Amino acid sequence: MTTTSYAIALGSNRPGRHGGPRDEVRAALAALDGVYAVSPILTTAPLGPSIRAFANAAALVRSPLTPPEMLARLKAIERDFGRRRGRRWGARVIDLDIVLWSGGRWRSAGLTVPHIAYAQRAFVLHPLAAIAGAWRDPWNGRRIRQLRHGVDRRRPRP
Ligand code: PH2
Ligand code: MG
Ligand code: MG
Repeated sequence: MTTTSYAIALGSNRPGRHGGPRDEVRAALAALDGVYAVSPILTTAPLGPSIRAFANAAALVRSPLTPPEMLARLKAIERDFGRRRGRRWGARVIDLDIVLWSGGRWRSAGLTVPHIAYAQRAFVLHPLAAIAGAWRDPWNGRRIRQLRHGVDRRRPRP
């Protein structure tokens, strides 16, 4: 059994049964198996149509799951937290995205790793840089901390 690592991005901008968005992110961190690093939880301005601020964080997890198995596990947690599929980028109780995988690139129906847009998103790169600044993007070889400098004009508040 090979154990690999994943970088997971967490986001919430709607209250749920655990409390407000920060509580939902905290509860989701506790629901993940194999967590070995957790970023601070940041408050970030919404990108897209939603008007409520987000709580965002990142975690590193060790797991024997393949990327599709990990995605299924994340979706199960989202469902358990009461996430409903609705408007794209609508307010959500919890969003769990696979950003990076130590196995490198993955592509299958409904799943692309690295996440296709993470390198443009401050709300992903800021928390991720706190725990995985030296991790390299397998497409361009750039480190997370370098990618973060590229989006630094819109810096989220702690
Ligand atoms: N997630 C989105 C869309 N917009 N904005 C912020 N600040 N944080 C997010 O996690 C986020 C977003 C879609 O997943
Ligand atoms: Mg997302
Ligand atoms: Mg998602």
